[in-house]
Amino acid sequence: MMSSSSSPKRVLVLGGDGFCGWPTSLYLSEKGHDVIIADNLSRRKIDVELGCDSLTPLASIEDRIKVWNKVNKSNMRFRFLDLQHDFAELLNLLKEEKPDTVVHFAEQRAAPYSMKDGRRKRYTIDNNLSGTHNLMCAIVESGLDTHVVHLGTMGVYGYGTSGGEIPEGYIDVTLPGGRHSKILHPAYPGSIYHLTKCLDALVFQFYNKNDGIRVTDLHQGIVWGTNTPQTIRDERLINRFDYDGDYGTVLNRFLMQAALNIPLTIYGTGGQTRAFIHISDTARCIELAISNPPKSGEQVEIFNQIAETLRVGELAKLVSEKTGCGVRFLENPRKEDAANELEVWFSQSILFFLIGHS
Ligand code: NAD
Ligand code: USQ
Repeated sequence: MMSSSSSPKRVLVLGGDGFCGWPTSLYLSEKGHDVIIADNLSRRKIDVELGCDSLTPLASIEDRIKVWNKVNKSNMRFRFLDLQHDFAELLNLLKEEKPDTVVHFAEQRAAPYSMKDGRRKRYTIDNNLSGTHNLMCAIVESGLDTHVVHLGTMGVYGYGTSGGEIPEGYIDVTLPGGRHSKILHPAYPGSIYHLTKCLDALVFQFYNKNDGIRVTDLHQGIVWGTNTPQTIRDERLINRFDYDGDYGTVLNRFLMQAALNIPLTIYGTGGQTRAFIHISDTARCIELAISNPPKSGEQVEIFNQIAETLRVGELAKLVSEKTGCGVRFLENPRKEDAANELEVWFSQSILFFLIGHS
């Protein structure tokens, strides 16, 4: 059974300025872990590129850290680092700080952005795959026994392709000749972004087997919400809230549309079933993973982490009933099944944890 242990760790959070990374960093810091954030601020630059912005005003990363260290009396640090290009700096940072754990959030994470055009497809592949590989390679070069916690996605399994409940990462198969084996669940990415997450899984498997690197890969659903008990401690700590067509995820978009009394934008039939988890639970699940690393020699641990599954149409109905806002059906701009089932198996320990803390 997983538990939230009290032993503080030194944690390097890659991508710690982002939507999941910032509140997670604060949560870990409040729990007593020693947190270092590394980020190349590319997400803030993409806002400029797309001509959109977080609905919530974002303080600079320097101000965010300064304010947090004051309100929490901690010593959080920030390092500007591009995981894709700055291999030597990454290696030096690992050698200097000797983190017990690296939490890896530093990827281009919007599926629609990754499908826009050739430039964005190539950027997503180059950034995400080089970044993940650089991290694993640098840990080996450093000689450290650092545990990697990666925020993966339910989308690696595809939607409705398992023919039943989706297991956690692996499936038991019978090979020709009757031999039994346990292999990674087949990958069915629906976008270039999701493809990078599938390829990450192979990189983790390789470095785990070849070099003994301990890895926990958390397959979470769509993360929704904005603030957490930590980000509301000062207005300069507020988390980002994306609502544009690329980075705005469905529930956050519906909530923003309802607030403005704009009809909720259901793509296609609304029959798509997706998994959801609140941002506070994301942070708690990461802490659980940090506190319960796999033992040396164990294979990559994969957990499915969701709070519930809902069809997009059901989600719109829920928001509409609570707010009186209308809905409109738009031609689906994405290539995806019009409708799918989604049954997910997830660890009872996570379920217990989520229910116990809600
Ligand atoms: P985000 O874009 O808000 O944050 C990602 C952060 O990583 C940004 O601050 C960005 O500047 C940084 N980054 C990107 N490339 C980098 C690089 N090469 N070097 C250094 N920093 C880099 O995204 P998010 O929503 O916080 O997602 C974080 C992770 O969680 C992603 O890997 C994503 O796939 C995963 N995830 C997100 C969700 C969700 O609904 N948001 C759900 C499941 C999994
Ligand atoms: N959708 C609408 N209307 C909208 C926006 C989206 O109907 O206004 C639909 C989409 O067509 C899709 C579903 O809602 O069927 C979910 O889309 P999304 O943008 O909320 O989420 P998705 O593209 O799946 O990606 C998000 C994060 C990604 C993470 C993933 C988890 O951006 O980083 O990996 O959720 S998962 O869905 O489990 O793969």
